Amino acid sequence: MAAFNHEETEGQQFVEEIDCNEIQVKECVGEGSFGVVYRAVWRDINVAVKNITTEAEKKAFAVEVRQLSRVSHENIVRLYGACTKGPYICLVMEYAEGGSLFNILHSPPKVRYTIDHALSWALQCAQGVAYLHSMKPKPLIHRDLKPPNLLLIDGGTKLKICDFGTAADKSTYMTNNKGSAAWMAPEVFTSSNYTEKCDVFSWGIILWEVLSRRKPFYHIGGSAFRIMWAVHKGIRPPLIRNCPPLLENLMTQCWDQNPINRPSMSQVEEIMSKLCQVFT
Ligand code: ACK
Repeated sequence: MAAFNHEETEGQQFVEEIDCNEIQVKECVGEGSFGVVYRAVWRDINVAVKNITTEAEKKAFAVEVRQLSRVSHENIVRLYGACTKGPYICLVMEYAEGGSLFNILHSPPKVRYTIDHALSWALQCAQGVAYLHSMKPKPLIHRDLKPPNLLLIDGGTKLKICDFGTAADKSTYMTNNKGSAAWMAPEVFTSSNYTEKCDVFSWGIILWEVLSRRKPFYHIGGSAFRIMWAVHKGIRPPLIRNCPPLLENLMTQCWDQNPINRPSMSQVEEIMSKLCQVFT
């Protein structure tokens, strides 16, 4: 395979070049929006290695390396370095032994969790995203927030945002994002001019999902296109029975059709920290 083109990471912070020979790859843990993820051992610690195998994945790889190398926050997965010279091209990051929040919420063997956990996950996600949006000189927009990209550690108590392959500090028309339609703000698929408020929309859907433990738009089913059409027409997940009004208000504000009416992520973070104290 051709070695990685360094020009594609122009503007990146320092990223440690890791020697592939120092990595012992173990089992495959899944597939991200691009690349295959493995558990591996590097310098005696467990790490997650995301390996790309096609030319088409190189661009997303370069974006993820560049964006992850700029960030440092306890709710964002840590990047240790990357192997860019081959023979394998891969990203080496913190290993989250708890897997993704999506697995906890929706895997057939049901894992029990409490409202405290649900609110804490939503708060930690808001904290990580608020940090991204506060970045200078421009906010970093994640653009693909969803439970498969929220990883858990420490027995499921700590949450880390991952998958920065589509993150951007400007709005760029998103294509090829079929898997994420259920969390995607309407303006993302109708215009090329959107802001960090698209992450706030996704967060609102995630709040609904952790409280209802249902897959968003399960009632619509079918293709990504049907979901996008419904969201475009203003359809949202059904309100949750017995949901405290304060939480219901917050999620409905976050998924408002008009991004201007949605709160900022730092406001969401502030409201959520207060709500966590009220409900836990
Ligand atoms: O749901 P999962 O078990 O957790 O499957 C997905 C898959 O790879 C695609 O994202 C898993 N994954 C991704 N990054 C990591 C990581 N840093 N540590 C552990 N698992 C990861 C994720």
